[in-house]
Amino acid sequence: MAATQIKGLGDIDKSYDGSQLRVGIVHARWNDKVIAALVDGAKSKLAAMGVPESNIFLTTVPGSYELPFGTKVLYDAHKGKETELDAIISIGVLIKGHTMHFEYISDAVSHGLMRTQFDLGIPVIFGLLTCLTEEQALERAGLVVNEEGASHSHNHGEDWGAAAVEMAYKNKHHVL
Ligand code: RBF
Repeated sequence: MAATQIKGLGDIDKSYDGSQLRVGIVHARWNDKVIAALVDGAKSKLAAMGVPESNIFLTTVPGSYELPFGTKVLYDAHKGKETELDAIISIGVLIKGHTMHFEYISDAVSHGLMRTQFDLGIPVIFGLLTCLTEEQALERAGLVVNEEGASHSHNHGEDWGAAAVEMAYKNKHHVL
C-alpha cells in the first residue's frame, strides 16, 4: 500500500468483544467467486473478534436486488427465539454492464438496506460492492494476486465483519 494512502477503515477504534453476539449473513449469488471471498473475509473477522461459529447464520438470495427483503426474512426467522440476531451483514456484488440496471439496483439496494436497519432495530452492514469493472470487484475482495500468487489487495468483507461486531455491541449495550 502506498505510504500516502489514507482511504479505508483504519485502526483507530478498539476491538469489540463478539463472544455474546449472533450475526446473520445474507448474500446474493451473482458474481459468486467474488461473493465467496467476501463472505469468507467477513466470517474470519467475526471469528477473530470472538463470535462463535455456531452464532453465525448464513442464507442466500438470488441477486443484490433481493438483499433488503432477504435481510428482513433472515431477521424474522430468528426473531423472538434464542437465536435472535444482533446484526446482519448483507453482501452483494454489482458490476456495471451496458444497461441502466446497475444504477437502479445500486440505488434501490442502498436505500433499502439503510431503511431495513431502522425497521428492524439492528445494524445492517452495507456489504454491497458497486464496481465499474470486474477488476475492481476482484481487488475489493482481496483476489488480486502478485506473480507469486499472494494476495495484495484488501478484502472488504473483513471490514464488514468488524463493523457488524462493533455496531451490534454498541446497539446492545447502548454505548457509543
Ligand atoms: N444482481 C447482482 O447481484 N449483481 C449484478 O451485477 C446484477 N446485474 C444484473 C443485470 C441485469 C441486466 C439484471 C436484469 C439483473 C441483474 N442482477 C444482478 C440481478 C438482480 O439483482 C435481481 O436478482 C433480479 O433483477 C431479480 O429481481
